[in-house]
Amino acid sequence: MYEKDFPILKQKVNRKRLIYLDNAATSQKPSQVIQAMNDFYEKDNANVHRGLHELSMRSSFAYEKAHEIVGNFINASEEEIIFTKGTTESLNLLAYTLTKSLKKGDEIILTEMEHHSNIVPWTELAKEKGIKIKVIPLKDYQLDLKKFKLLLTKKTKIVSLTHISNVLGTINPIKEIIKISHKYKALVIIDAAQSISHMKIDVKELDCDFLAFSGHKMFGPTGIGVLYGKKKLLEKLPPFQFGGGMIKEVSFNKTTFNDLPWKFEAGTPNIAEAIGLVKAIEYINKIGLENIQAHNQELTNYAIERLSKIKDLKIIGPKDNQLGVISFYIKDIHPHDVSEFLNGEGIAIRSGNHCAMPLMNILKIQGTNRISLQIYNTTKDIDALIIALNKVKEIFNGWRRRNLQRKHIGSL
Ligand code: 7TS
Repeated sequence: MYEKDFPILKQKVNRKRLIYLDNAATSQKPSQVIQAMNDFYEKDNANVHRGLHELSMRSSFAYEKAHEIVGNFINASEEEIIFTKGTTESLNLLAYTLTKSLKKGDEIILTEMEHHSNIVPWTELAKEKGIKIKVIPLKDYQLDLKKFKLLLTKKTKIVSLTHISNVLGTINPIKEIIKISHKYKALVIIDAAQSISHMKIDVKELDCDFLAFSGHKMFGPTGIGVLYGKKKLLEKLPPFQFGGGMIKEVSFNKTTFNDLPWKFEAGTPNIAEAIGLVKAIEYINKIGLENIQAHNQELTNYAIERLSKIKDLKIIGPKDNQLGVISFYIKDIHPHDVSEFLNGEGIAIRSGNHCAMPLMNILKIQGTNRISLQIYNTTKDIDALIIALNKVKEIFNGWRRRNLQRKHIGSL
């Protein structure tokens, strides 16, 4: 029903209808988003906050308004919304600015299911400052909360974790984790890269201290991401980058910084991308996040049920607490071979370690195949996937049988 809104989905790939199941990597864009960015460049393009001419006023107004619209989307004020390049940059901003005030021996807690972008910034800066990194372990593909409670100490300053795993699809109990962490006065950062387009997020209700997400995973363009922070925390944090736009006054002796959120937005921002993100939010709001969640949950359950019936296919995830993302592997068939075959059938999935090497090592696997779903996917797409997976098995098993026979004949 929604696929008609996404021009890219009208094409054929390898002479087959394109079935796009790689939404955790990036979602497709509805025409409204594409059109709005086009319109901006055709009619309003100018730099922001720099000119009093008509075009600059138009683009400044649209860019500022974008902060307000994104704020409304997660129940935050416009001052609490910083535009970045994406989740990765939002998390780097936090790692650099928050660890400045940490001391040797302070502790940061991460989880075993984090994306590299919520591991490497912390581990690299922790090394420099002698900060200790602790990791919440998994139990049955979910966070082990009992063990988490044992990790917390008076030295825990930051807990940073993903809302939904980009590999396992696990929905983490972030509200509970935030509550427990706050008892120890630790700040909590939520990586909402995977959840933002699947679930309603209210930062006030969650009481998270920071939240990061990317526009391109929620029907918006690449090159724009969001960092939400509680106003009183952002006011205390030092700037991440220096340059135009983030200052009030500059001399060679002293610089005073701009008000929020501009203090964290140095240089010419991604203006057209912010406008595209606004259209993506309007698109989501028109459908309703609760409807998107219901559709994607139903489809996730359907896919899990159908995949579970394929012999020798193992799902890597908790199954009953999973949304939008399903990882699996087929015994004795390399995940890259599976996705290459599916590509021939017009089906786009991802295979590999999904930027979660520590998780792969813990699970003792090299990689998985992963499907990830969105509003334009249907049970028809899943049915086509199942047929294609059965074909892969047939082909590889047939090939293996022939090889065995050949070896057998050779040894006669
Ligand atoms: N955090 C999570 C949970 C993610 O899934 C991703 C991207 C990121 C952070 C980084 O987002 P970016 O927009 O800054 O790149 N995840 C994936 C993925 O699963 N496949 O490709 C990108």
